[in-house]
Amino acid sequence: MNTHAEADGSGPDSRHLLQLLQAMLRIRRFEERCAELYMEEKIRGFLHLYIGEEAVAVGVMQALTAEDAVIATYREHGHALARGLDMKAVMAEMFGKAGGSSRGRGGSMHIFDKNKRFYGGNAIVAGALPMAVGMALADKLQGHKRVTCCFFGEGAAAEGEFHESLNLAQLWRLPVLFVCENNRYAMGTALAISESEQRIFKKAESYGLVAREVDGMQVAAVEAAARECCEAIRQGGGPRFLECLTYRFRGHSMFDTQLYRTPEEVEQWQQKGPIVQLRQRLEQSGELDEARWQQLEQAVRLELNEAVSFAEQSAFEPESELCRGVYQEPEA
Ligand SMILES: Cc1ncc(C[n+]2csc(CCOP(=O)(O)OP(=O)(O)O)c2C)c(N)n1
Repeated sequence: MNTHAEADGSGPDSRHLLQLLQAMLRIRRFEERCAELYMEEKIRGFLHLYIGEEAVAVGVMQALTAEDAVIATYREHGHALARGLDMKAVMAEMFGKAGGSSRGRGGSMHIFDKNKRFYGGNAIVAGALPMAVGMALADKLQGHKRVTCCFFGEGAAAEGEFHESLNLAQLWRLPVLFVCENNRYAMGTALAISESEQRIFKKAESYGLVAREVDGMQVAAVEAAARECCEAIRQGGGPRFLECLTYRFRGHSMFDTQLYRTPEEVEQWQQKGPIVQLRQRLEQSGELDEARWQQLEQAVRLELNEAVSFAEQSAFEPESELCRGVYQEPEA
């Protein structure tokens, strides 16, 4: 994380860019495997894939330290992996197994790891925003110099919680980084037919927040923007709002006929996907060749195979444990 700039300050160095590429590839391949495992019914329940949006989680995560907190939506596998959760624990959680990050109780939508300060995995649209504000308020009151980073989709802007959270965060100058992942659709509802103001960062500005948009398909641009935001927050500048313009290549969840968009539109976006773009950039500058790419793929494949076997071998929680954590345990 400290190799992001060249000595002369001219931009990200190639070693760092290769790490970012690998981080995005790791998320991409993880989710592609999850889609297959879902079809085999090894993963059940809901499954919302992040494919196409990897540059957002990977880019923003570079600007955060282990002390900072991260909170996300139900489309959070990418955030969890980019945050450094063990892929085995994430995969076991997808399987609903006891070795999972939430002991298999949360599944795909509720990945959680207190040690990594990764607070989900939240199924309610905009639900993470008030939690982020509360966590940042606690930090401010306790004098901690850390950032709470909150990821959410553009659909959240249609919820009251979005507006209430932005208002309080700015009023109380709280250390929150709001990251809007604008992939243009909230389930089957296009932003263009649901919001009179489609530039979500403008809504944030109306509450007085310093807000900006960034190309969410360019991981280095996302990283640079997130670093700028985090620096300002750490210096006590109050909350920042970053709108990342991105696109999801797959359906909203595994159940989606996608009648709201054309295959041509998806194809056009795929051509400017975050992995494709960075790969081309590194190839053109002579930093990446086919052999190196295959090495990256192989490393991801090995980690993924291990994660799947770990998840397969992990047990389900015993029935006797089912009520644990549901009610307060009686005092002895
Ligand atoms: C309060 C609430 N209302 C409705 C839903 C059903 N729902 C789940 S995802 C979703 C769309 C959200 O879209 P967006 O915020 O843009 O995120 P994306 O799925 O595009 O990442 C809706 C309406 C929900 N989970 N919570």
